Amino acid sequence: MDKTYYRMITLAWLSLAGIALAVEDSKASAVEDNKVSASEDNKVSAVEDSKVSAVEDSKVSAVEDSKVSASEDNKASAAKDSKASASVASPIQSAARPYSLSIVAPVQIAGSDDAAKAFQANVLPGMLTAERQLLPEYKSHTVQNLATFSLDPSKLLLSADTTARVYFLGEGAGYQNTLGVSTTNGGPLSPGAALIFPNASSSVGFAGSGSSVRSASEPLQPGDFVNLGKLKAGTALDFFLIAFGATGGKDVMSTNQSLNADGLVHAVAMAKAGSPYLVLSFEDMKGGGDRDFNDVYFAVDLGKSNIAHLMGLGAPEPSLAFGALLAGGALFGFGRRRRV
Ligand SMILES: [Ca+2]
Repeated sequence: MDKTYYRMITLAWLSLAGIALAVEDSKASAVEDNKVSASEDNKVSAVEDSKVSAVEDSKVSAVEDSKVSASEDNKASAAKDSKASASVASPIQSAARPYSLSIVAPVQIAGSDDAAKAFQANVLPGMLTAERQLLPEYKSHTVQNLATFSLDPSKLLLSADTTARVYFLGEGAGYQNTLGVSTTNGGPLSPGAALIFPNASSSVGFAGSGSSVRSASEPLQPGDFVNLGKLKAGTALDFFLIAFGATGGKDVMSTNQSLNADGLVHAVAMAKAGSPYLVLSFEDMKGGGDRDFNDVYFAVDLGKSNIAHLMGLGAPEPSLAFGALLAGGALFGFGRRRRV
């Protein structure tokens, strides 16, 4: 997608979002008006019934209605404004807790706050297209091949404080896998380990077909998200997949290759210049499986500064230890960097 197209999409989305908010406001007011009118009507009627006629009733109701509507409108708007960015938890939360790990936070519904709406409209479609092009079903990748379009997933070191969020993008797995994160680059048994998606399964398939229904065995839809909260500069992230984790499995595949029992790479890390997102895509079979690396894929909002640093763009000269991360650092096919 070129920049002009991206801007057009953004502008179109902003217009649509404006209309959607206006519609929401008027809906909320209408609902409030009806509720208040009904309850005030009852109270006023009860008091007035014994002493005034039906004609008087309707006059009183009319006066009460207009007073109450005005003040309720203001209150409703104020509440709307303060809650403008509150997200909505999914009604379907997996209870799976492999390794007895806690969840970081409940799964929130796709598009249910301002950031998620923008992600859903402006970012998700391009990411899904890139994922399908770069990591198509049943196309086996070698490590050398992956290095031509991805970053080293073993060294996800944050260079700046951030408030992170993980968006589920999709899955191409037969298993009900679990996704988790460690903030000490150490897998599920390390300090700071917790679950992100206890069951990273969706009824939407790799090609985008399927239903939009969430169920216990397929609880996620593309764009559903979990807030990781605040992370400090210097945090070393490790994302891990537990194969069959939602149904009793224990095999762990980490972004940190050195933690993997089979010693193999199990994750692909991709980013794009100027974007705040890191996309990670997992291969879920111990021993390497079909190596198409699309069994679970998700985007982590780490902020533009961290992504630029991970890509070696517009950042101070990286340390030697960090240099490996830059190898082949291209982003969704854009801005490929020379290997170092
Ligand atoms: Ca696979």
